[in-house]
Amino acid sequence: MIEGQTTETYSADKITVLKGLEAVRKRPAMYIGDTGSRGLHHCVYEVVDNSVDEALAGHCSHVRVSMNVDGSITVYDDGRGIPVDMHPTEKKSSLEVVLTILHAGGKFDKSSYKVSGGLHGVGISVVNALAEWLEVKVFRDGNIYKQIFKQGEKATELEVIGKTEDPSETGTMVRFKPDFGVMELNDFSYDVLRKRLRELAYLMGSKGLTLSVTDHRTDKSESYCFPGALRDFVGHLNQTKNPVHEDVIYISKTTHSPTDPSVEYEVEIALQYNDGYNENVYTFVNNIGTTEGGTHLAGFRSALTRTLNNYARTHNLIKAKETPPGGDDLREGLTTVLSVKEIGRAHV
Ligand code: 0RA
Repeated sequence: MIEGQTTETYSADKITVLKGLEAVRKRPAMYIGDTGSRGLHHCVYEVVDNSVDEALAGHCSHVRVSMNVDGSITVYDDGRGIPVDMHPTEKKSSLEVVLTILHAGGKFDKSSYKVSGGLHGVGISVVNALAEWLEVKVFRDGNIYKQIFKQGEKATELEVIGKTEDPSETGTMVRFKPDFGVMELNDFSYDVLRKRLRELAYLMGSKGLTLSVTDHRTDKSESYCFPGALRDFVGHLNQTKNPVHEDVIYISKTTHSPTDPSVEYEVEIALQYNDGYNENVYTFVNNIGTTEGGTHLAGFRSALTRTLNNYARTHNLIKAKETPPGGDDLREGLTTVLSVKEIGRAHV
């Protein structure tokens, strides 16, 4: 037998690597990209992603981000609240599992019990590991629950600290201060957070999500909600240009993965021509920009060329012997936003 090989059957789709958070503190860049300003902001996005996933599941309508005077960040959402019950296999609350166990892929995360919080991303436990302190409040079952962590470790027990004003109120509040012993010393930027939250509001517009940000250091505040979704995104991108038709073309469909029918996707496309010559295209997969494009972009481009040329042929706009315009010609002055996202998974 080859060394390292075992006789046990190895089922790749069942693997879930559960590790302690020391791994994250040892090599932060492995989990958040870098320890500089980008990585610092990535921590906020990681927490926001969990709230956005609640919105994707149809349970959250508002995400509020606060930049506090003490350098901490608060993310509040009106989702179902992180479960506070005993976890079926770990000997602690689900909340503690979500906050203290690193989930590195595997079906466990995404099916029967969504403990990684995020459908995507690395999970909130990574932010906890890199925080000097992190405080969670859960609003659920008429109670307000609270637990505090320090450098990823439990500092207080999960406790009920009061009753919610409205017994039906649900939500989660996560407040954290980065640990500048492991992160390079940087300030959070209002403009960086504001722009990402605005982008998420366009991308989540079809789900009716509102995202707000308040900077308590300067009292600046902004709230974003775009019921027009990607139409509004393209309108925004063409703001400084001269559109050649008033209405933004918008197509939205939900579909299933061809390789795994239990996975449901939403595909959204918005486009509008302006009188310029450049192609201006932004693509996203699961709310993350794909600057290198991919099959989603290639598929859109070829479909656009085919559709326009078919139309031109059937309406005698191109003669039988004429060479049809190429894709590049048909994309001159075109602004497009394309977004593909997983919106659900059948629980097995
Ligand atoms: C696991 C399961 C459920 C919700 C969440 C996690 C959840 C996590 C976060 C993190 C930030 N905000 C969140 N909101 C929800 C479903 C719980 C249920 O079935 O009630």
